[in-house]
Amino acid sequence: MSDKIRKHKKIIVTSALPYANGPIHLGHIAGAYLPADIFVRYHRLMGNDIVYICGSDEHGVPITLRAEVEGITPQEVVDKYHEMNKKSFYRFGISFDNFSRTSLPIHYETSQDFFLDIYKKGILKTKTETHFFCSNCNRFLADRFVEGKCPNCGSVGARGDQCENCGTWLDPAKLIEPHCKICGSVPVAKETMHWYIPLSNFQKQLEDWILPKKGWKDNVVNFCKGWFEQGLEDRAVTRDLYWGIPVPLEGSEGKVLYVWFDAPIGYISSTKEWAQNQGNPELWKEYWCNPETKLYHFIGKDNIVFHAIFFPVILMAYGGYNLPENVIANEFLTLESRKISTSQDYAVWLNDYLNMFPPDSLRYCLASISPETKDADFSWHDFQSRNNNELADILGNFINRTLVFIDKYFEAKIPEPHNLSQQDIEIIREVENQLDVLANNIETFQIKAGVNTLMDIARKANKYFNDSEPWVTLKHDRVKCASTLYICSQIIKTLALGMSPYLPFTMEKVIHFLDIKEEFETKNWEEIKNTPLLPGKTINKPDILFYKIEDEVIQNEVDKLESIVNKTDDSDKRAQSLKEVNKLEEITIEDFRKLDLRIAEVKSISRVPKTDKLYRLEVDDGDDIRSIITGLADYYEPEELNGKSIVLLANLKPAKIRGEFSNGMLLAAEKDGKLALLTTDNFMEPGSKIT
Ligand code: B3M
Ligand code: ZN
Repeated sequence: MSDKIRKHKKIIVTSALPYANGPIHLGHIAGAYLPADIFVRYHRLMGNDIVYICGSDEHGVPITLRAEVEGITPQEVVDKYHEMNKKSFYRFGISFDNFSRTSLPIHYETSQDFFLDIYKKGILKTKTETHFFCSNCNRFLADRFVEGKCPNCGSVGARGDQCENCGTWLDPAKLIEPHCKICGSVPVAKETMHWYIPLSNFQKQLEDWILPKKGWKDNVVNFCKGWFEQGLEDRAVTRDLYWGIPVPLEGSEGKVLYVWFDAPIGYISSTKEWAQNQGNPELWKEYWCNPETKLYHFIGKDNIVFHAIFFPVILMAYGGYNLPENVIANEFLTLESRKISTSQDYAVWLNDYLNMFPPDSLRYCLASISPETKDADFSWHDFQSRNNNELADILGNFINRTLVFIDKYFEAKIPEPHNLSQQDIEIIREVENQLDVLANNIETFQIKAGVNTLMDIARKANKYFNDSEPWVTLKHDRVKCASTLYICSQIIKTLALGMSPYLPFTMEKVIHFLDIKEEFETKNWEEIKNTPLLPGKTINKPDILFYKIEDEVIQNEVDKLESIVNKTDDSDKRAQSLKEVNKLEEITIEDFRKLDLRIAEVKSISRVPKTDKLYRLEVDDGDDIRSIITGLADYYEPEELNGKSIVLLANLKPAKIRGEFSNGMLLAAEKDGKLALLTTDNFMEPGSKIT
């Protein structure tokens, strides 16, 4: 094991507090919860002193908006979704030590204490500014209550606090063509006074802290650098809203703390609640204020600014708290190549998933495609093939065939090894090495690489089993057969250890088969790794670990999503036909730069069934292989296209053409029924940018 690992390190891990305004879907899970849970489970096994904290974010406009949509009170909204989400996390094996809520008194006290402390230190400034006010609804339109065009990227539907399209944290006053989210009216500007935190006073301190960081992901560091280059500005920490934590100052009626001021403090109050439940109310300080303790935030990429800049400034202003050791921000998950949309119900809800399939199959699939450095796509067919071809056929099969063999031919006892061959020694060594690689993968937040390492062990083990042919040696060389099965059983134990952060439910079963539950409860990773199963030890009756998922079941899930897409496409088309596109307007160089044009190489071509004009091309875009549906069949034979370098518009919104997803567009020149694909003058590598 790498000498980096010191035992009994103190660690606190947080996952973003989900808004209690709706159920959890797969996108949430892949971003902030599953990677954190894998990290936490691993460190628990290492024997480290780790607490995993989360809770519901119960304030902010998302909650009040949902209440208005459902016609219930904000309190009813948070009560409903807090319970629902807590339960689905539990069912999915997300092993929080505490899942609190920001409506608890302990959280009000903690947040108000933070506000008062930095107010008394004279850090906060007041400013009177004009904010949008809806005369129809008779209220200020804080954050998401107002929508309009993003002043940064121009996309419509940007919310007052943040543009979903470009991720910019907005000043609501700068929105273009604003309108009230509730009634649609155009708001008026009205003066209001608020408290601001001058982030610029902390910029130097933030830069000195973040810029030298090693091991932070590029997405987080680059994001922060962008903010530093622009120069940090004053940000309001209060809002005119009726739902939230009251500003604890006289004369501030009707004003509450900004949700992004109180929500991260929720991590601290959740830890306080946990400490109280442990019967040691002061224990939380060990995890927040002891400089030995490392703090890790797991979040989705839209929350970077709040965790790497805004919350650290609050902690610096208050003083005495640790700053995060790392902020692990994941990119987004798309679903069948489309953006997940909660408002259009285009999502796979965790609860619905769990009513149909086992948690570990999804944990495995999401970990395998983890959106660590770029957005990743979840597709039901990919899920099925990972479950059937990897979990069932490789991992499950190896464990099952070994244990069934021992049960049947060795009286359910771990066989005695004799004169191990070179091959036997080799496989044990390789598996041990891979377990160390896996540990390193998890420690460096490479959850996806960890899955590959784990499967690599299972593949090697299966091959070893096949090559050793125990069913043959059983008949003429029982001693060799015993050695093979002895080795295979040790590998199963190693697999149980390695898989436990990823597949906790399956691991439970495997440790029951091997009858080593007590060992897992009392020993740490290193000790378990170094304790072989003893020959003669009795095992329990094995059972199937992973069941294959049938095509019809998967098709049903795909159909459900398609029917939602078709509904939305129809309404998009209607909206489009209302717009008249006459002449193309002048564009700027910035407009042109929004096009991701690049060279791609055609890797394979097939006809789209039941069409005569369409090909499905698999092209290499320099990063990945993607599918494109094109109407080239009238112009090119498949052989003419194979290996061709083409020009690809890579960031075109994926579309469905005759039931097939097309992920991009090829450029071609067309006139009078003739067509020619664009290509380059000289060979250029796939991924080369067109500028
Ligand atoms: N409630 C989640 C979101 O932006 C937000 C996270 C708070 S973490 C302190 O979707
Ligand atoms: Zn209104």
